[in-house]
Amino acid sequence: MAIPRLTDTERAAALPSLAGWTHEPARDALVKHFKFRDFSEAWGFMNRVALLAEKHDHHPEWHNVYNRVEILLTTHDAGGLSARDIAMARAIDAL
Ligand code: HBI
Repeated sequence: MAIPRLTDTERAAALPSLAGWTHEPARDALVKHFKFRDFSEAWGFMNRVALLAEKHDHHPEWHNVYNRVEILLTTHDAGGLSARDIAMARAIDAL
């Protein structure tokens, strides 16, 4: 499914409203780091994100060590950031 990649202008317009997300140019991706009370809290968060990913049909690249979760969002089908990543970042922040 062809998904258009965000233009530099579109990306620059979206980034300021995404609290805590940074742009990683090398992957053209959004990255955010989360820290929880313990592993159980982190896992509960990851479970909710997993359900979101299925609902959005848009899946994160992520890393978990105990109470820390790092999420990277990019659209493989677009070769970089798309509107799906922006929507997913906003949905994660609304959990
Ligand atoms: N998730 N991050 C990401 N990027 C994709 O391109 C992607 C995905 N999840 C599912 C998916 N593509 C496709 O398999 C469906 O859109 C068809």
